Amino acid sequence: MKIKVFTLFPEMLRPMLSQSILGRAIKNGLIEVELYNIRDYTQDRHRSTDDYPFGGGAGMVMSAQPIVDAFAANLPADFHGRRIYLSPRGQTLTQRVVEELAKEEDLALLCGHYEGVDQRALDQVIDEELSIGDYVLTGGELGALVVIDAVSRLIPGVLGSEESSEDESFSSGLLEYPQYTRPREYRGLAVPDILLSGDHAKIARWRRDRALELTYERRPELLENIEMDKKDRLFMKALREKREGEMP
Ligand code: 4GX
Repeated sequence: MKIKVFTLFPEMLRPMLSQSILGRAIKNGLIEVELYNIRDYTQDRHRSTDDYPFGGGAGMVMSAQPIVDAFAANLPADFHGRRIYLSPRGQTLTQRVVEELAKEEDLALLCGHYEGVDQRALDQVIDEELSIGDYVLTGGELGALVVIDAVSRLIPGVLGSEESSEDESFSSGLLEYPQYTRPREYRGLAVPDILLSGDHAKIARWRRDRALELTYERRPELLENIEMDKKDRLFMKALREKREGEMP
């Protein structure tokens, strides 16, 4: 997948793209990320990228011209992919959306700053708006990084076999069960015995139960979309009864 990012601050993204799993994925050619500085496409001698909002109000608005020209200069006529503006007005990014994006050949991400982008630029070069959550960032760069990160880990080969937890599909849609590593005892706190038992069926059941329990306690709405087998349903029944027994 090739991801083109249009931003006034490409240096904000570079460190994240050079490290760890993303750094390796790019080095191995599994994803390509190209950063374009919108300022390189300005035409005035001050290289200005923003201006005052028509109608008044606080802050600045990013001008249409450099953005439209940056896209025109760098998206091939046959661009195959989605052109996305990161914005709190957009559709909220979920794992389902991430899965859809991961199927694309290419992505173009526009990062806005200040009070946003001249609507005419969005009308000309953007297919959709995407929000990484209901809060306000100083700019779209962190949003773009979140999209790149979440999409990349779904691309075959990006996660090594060590990282691509096979259990993830098993409990997907549920909150993750707790993990432990050495030592077996830390500050008097022991690792649950079952994880040391070597009984893989029992361990899988224990993890599934913990995932169900955590999800029930913290995010019960997620359980509506979970397929449950007989053992799951029995465990959930016991959970609910235990909870009712604790009710005042
Ligand atoms: N998920 N921001 C966009 C500029 C802006 C301001 C107003 C449109 C209207 C964000 C988010 C986000 C901050 C990026 C404001 N654009 N991006 N920027 N939440 O908060 O992606």
